[in-house]
Amino acid sequence: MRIDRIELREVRLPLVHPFETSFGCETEQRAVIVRIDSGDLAGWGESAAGIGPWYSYETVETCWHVQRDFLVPLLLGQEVESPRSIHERFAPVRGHNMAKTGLEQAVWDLFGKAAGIPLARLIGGEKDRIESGVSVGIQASLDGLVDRIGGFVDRGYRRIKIKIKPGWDTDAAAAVRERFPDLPLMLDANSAYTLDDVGLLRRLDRFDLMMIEQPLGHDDIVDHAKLQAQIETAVCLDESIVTPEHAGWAIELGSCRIINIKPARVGGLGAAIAIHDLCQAHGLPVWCGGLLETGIGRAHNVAVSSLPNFRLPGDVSESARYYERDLIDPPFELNPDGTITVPTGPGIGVAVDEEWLGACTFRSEVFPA
Ligand code: OSB
Ligand code: MG
Repeated sequence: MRIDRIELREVRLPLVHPFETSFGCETEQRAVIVRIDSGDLAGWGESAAGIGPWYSYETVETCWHVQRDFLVPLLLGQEVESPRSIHERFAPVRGHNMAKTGLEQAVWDLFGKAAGIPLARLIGGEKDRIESGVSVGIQASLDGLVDRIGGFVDRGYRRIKIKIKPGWDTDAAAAVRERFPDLPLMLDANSAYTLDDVGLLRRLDRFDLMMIEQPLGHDDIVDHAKLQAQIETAVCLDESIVTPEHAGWAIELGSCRIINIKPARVGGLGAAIAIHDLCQAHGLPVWCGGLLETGIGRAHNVAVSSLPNFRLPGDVSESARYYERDLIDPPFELNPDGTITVPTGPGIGVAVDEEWLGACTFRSEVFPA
C-alpha cells in the first residue's frame, strides 16, 4: 500500500468534567489527529499527548515537531507492506511513542479498510464486547467522590478506579469501601509515592483492592519489585512500561502482577500486541488504559481490548464521560451490562464527524506525496 497523503490536525476539546490526578488538573483535551490517505481510502489515528509533559515528556507540540520533521518523511510516498512493520520503520526515532502511535494507528485503519475487515479481527481480537471501567479523578471532597462513583455504578460500569495522591489516599479508599463494600475497586497513584511510604501502601491492603497502579517512580521497575514483595495488593504498572522490553524486565523482576497497556504509551498497536502476548505467555492479565482519547483513539483502544488476555475491565469508558460531542458519529455508548460493543465495520469501524473535527481543529498541515 502506498502512502499518498498525510494530514495532521491539532484538536482542542473541552472535557465534560475537569480531570485531576497527582500530577495536575486538565479541563481540556489536546491531541494530534492523523489522517493518512492511500488511493480512495483514508485511515485515522490519534496522538493523545495533551498540553504539558506531566504524564510523559510528550506534548502536542513535541508530537507535531517529531511527526512533521522525522516520522512523516519515513512514510510519505512510500510502500508499506504491513502495519506491523511501522514500529521497526520508526525505530531510528528514540521514544516519542505518542507521536508514533497516531501515524501507526492510521496505517492499521487503512489496512483494515482495504481488507474490508474490522481492526479488532485484523489484530486477532476475539471479543464482541469489552468490559468497561471508569477512572475517577481527585475530587473536592470525600462526599463528592462517593456521589460521583455512585453515578458511575448506576450507569453499570464494571469497575471503578480512583486517583490518589498523598493526603487523598487512605481516607478516600475507606470512604468508597464503606459505601460500596463489594465494588471492584482499584487505585492509581501516577508515581506520587516512594519506598519510604511502604507503611502507608501496606495499610491499603485491607481495602480488598483489585490492584494499585504505578505507586512509585514513573520510570522505575526496581523499587516496584521491592514494594510488590512487601504488600498483598497487586501492583499494576502504567508509566514504567514504554516498550515490550520493559514489560519483560518487570515480569522477570516481579515488579508487578498486572500491566495497564495503552497503545499511545508504547508506540501503537504493534507494541501493544507484543506486550499483550508476552503477558499472556507469563500468565499476567492486562487491561487497556487511556489518555482521555477522542473517539478516534478510543476506537483503537476498543479494538485492542478485544484481544483475549485483556481479562480485566479497562479505562475505556463511553464518549459522554469525556466529551459533550465526540469526533465520531455515533459516539461510543455503554451497554446496560457495563460493556462497550466492538465495532464491526471495516478498520476502526466508526465514522469521523468531519464537520465537528473541523470545528475543533486549532491548526492543521497537509503533506502531499
Ligand atoms: O494514569 O491512567 C492514567 C488520564 C490521563 C493521563 C493518565 C491517566 C489517565 C486516566 C484516565 O486514568 C484514562 C481514561 O479514562 O482515558
Ligand atoms: Mg495510570
